[in-house]
Parts: sequence; C-alpha cells; structure tokens
Amino acid sequence: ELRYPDRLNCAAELLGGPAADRPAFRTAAGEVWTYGELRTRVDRVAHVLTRDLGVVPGNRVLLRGPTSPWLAACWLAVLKAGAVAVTVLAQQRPHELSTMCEIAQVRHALCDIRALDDLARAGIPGLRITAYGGDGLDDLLNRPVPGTPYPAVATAADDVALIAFTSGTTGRPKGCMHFHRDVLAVADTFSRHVLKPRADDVFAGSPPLGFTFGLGGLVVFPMRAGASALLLEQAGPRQLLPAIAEHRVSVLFTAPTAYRAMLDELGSYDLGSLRRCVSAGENLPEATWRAWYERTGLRLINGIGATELLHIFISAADQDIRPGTTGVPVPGWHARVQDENGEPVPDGTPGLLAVRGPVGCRYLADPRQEAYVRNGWNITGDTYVRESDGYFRYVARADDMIVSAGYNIAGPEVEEALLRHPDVVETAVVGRGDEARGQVVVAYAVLREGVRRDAEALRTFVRGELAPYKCPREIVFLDALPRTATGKLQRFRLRTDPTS
Ligand code: 3SK
Repeated sequence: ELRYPDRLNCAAELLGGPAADRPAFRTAAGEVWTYGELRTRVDRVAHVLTRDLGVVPGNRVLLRGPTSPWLAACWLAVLKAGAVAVTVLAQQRPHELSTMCEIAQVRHALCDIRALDDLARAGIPGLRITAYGGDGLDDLLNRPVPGTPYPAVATAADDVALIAFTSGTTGRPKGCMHFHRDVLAVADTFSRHVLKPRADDVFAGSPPLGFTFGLGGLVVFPMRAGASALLLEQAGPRQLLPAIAEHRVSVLFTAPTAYRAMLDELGSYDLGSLRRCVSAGENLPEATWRAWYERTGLRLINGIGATELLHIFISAADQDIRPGTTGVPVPGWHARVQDENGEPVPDGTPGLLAVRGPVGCRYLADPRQEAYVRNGWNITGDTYVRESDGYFRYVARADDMIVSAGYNIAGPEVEEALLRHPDVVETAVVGRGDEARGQVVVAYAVLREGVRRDAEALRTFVRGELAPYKCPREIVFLDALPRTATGKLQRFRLRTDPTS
C-alpha cells in the first residue's frame, strides 16, 4: 500500500530530488533545461503568482498553451504555491473554456502568448489572464522577483492539486479533482511497476499536457524518476519518428492510431534508443501490436486509463505482456468485471469494468458522480472480459455494444477484422437503428491513399474473418474519422451524422 506524509506538496517532491545539472526538459530546437534551471524558473513563476497576482492556496489557475517546458513550469509553480491547476487543451474553443472556468470557478489564467486569442475572446467575467512565453514579450517572466527560493506551501496530501476536464466523447465537460498524493500515486504504481524508468531515460510522446495521459507521461513520470522529457509542440507521427532518432528517446507515449501511422513511415529512422512504447487512449488492436513488434522488435505496453482516475490502472510489463489483452491490474489497483447490479460475473463473461485503487473519481459538483462511483468501485464505462488467467480483455465501450437480431456484437472486434485488411488505415464500427433487426452493423473506414473504395470486397474480407452476423451491412468511406481533441473516436457522431 502507498503511504505519503499528511503534509505533501507533490510539486516540491517532484522538483526536489535530482541534481541541479541533470537534464529535466528538452525541446525539438535543442534547448535543454536542467533541474537547477527548472527549479529557478518554477520559483520565479510562483513568486509572481503569489506576490503580483495575489494567488492564494486553493485558488484555481487555468493553464493553457502548447506543450512546452514553460507550460510544465507553470503547472509546477501553481502547485508549489498551493493553488489548483486547471488544465485545458489548446484546441478548446471560447465557449468550452468559458464553461470549464465557470465549473471550476477559475479567476486566474497563465496562458502561452500564442494561445491568448481564444481565451481573451471567451470574455470570462473576472478572469485575470497573464501571458507567458514569446521571446522577450514576456510580461510574467521578466518581472523582478526575489532571488531566493520559493518555499513550497505545506499542502495536505489530500488537498486538491489538479482539476482535469473530461468531456468523454460527448456532453458537458466534467471536472475531475485530484489530490497532491494522487499525482505521486500514479507514478508510484503504473510508472514504477510497468515502465520501471531509469534516470537516463528520455520520455516523449504525443498526448498534450492538458490531457492527464500526457501530464503523467511527459512531466510526472520522468520527474519522479529524475529522468528527462522531450516536450514537443508538434507531436504527430511525422514529428515523432525523427525526434526519437535525434534525441535518443527511450520511453514513448502515444495512441494506437499513431503507432499504425508510424509503421507506414518507419523508413530508415533509427529507433534503437526506444525501450518502452506505451499505447493507450484507445483500444490497441492485436494486429497493431504484432505489426509494431515485427517491424521494431518492441513489445507495445497496452494500458487503460481515465482522466477520472488520473492515469493507467490496467497494463502489463515486459514478458507479462499478452497481445490482444490490456493486461492485469497495475500493483496497487484492483479490477473486476460486474453486471448492472454490481455483482461480479464469472471469468470469460463480458460485463462492466469496475476499478478501485489509490486514485478515485471525484467530479466537481456534478451529479454524474453517482453513476461513476458505485459501492466504492469506479465504473469506467468499458465492457471487459476477465480471462481465467486474470488478464483483462477489452470488448467495447459499454454504450458501443451493437445488438442486431438478438446477437451482441462488439464494434471493436469488427474494427480489428477490418484493420487486418492491408488497405484499411482506420475504422469505426457502430450500430444503426433498423426496424427489422433492432440495429445493423455499419462500418466507417479510412483507406490508404490511392486505393479503390470497394465496399463489397471489404465485406467479403470480413466474412472470411468473422461470423457472418458480425459483417457490416454497409461500409462508408471517409477521409478521416471524427475525434475529440484528445484523439478519442466520437462514435456518437457517426451514429447521428455519418458525413460529419
Ligand atoms: O485513455 C484515457 O482516457 C487516459 C486518461 C488518462 C490517462 C491515461 C489514459 C490512457
């Protein structure tokens, strides 16, 4: 069991350990911040927050900007000053920002100068915006501050440190509150037991710091291990490959779609520095796992996490990885599969995934809390099967099961079959209402550039892979699938407006 002192400031903990001359953050342009420089800059921002902006412990401070060492430093400074970081995504637009500020009662914002426009346009009443970044234009960071270190506020281990928003794939955003101890707990469970990081590791990846997947993988985990992170503003598959080769990245965080896209571009990039490749954010098809292994010799670390639970809670390490499954509960976490009444179902039977561990869901003033936490178990909204050997296998999001003529069909199983076809790059399978059958299976597919869009040939292919009742009735070709700002597929948009 994890034990932390009653008084705990997670930012001070993360900043405290490593020697001053060790690298903390790097950028694509070759800039390197040592831990010593990071500490000085964090203290500078914390002084400004407290002395010039009047921020006091418990105040909520919005952070907005592309992934950068300054964004990470602002996050650490807010926490060190005992305030609460409210993280958002660069893609979020004025009306979304204004809803999140209202829910979290935000009065201060630290915003990258390049991302000011949307925030200013949101016209959030009473919000004081301070810019950072932008070569010399910098208001916040050029202010004279005491040269002395900033003494971390002695927060309680269960004071709120972070409010992270999830909109899921639809609906009003929910603010998830996480404590100072939660931030360390995800590093001391998933990172410690699965990644087993070393101080000489270089972390990198695509998820933004406004998504807890990225915040953990690119700031908390490397810092907890005294390692460094390459913080990339542009982190699509095309940028990741050269960055891995050039900066000798050893721990990579990205989503299955990006691993698939990288396979097409591997070319002659030297990926020899990689030792851990984490895939999360979406289901990892077995075909993608195998293709990545064949081409790189690396075993993808699959994982399921949630903003509600801060990071990954089911996964597996090294030789324990079993392709086609997500893994087992990370040490410190418990998971089971249960029915709608909260009763565990036998191994091999699909049901709702229920999880308990060092971090729990705490929605900020939101009645949906009651549906998420039942009898102390967090109900993630995923349908899973627990195999007899204790491994958890993803079936579908609970609301993505398709019931057609009495058959239960998991969309992801049909997607996996389609992805085995060499022309299919991405696909999403949903149920469409049908008078005779209740629902019918409809597939949306993105094909490799230049290949012929032949729905009948694809249907024939699927019939060779799966029982005929699972074969899509219709296949619709799209140029891209609709996704949220964190890259999650928006199946509901396919169900309602197929061409959007
Ligand atoms: O998939 C997610 O939603 C997630 C959220 C937080 C941390 C990690 C992951 C994979």
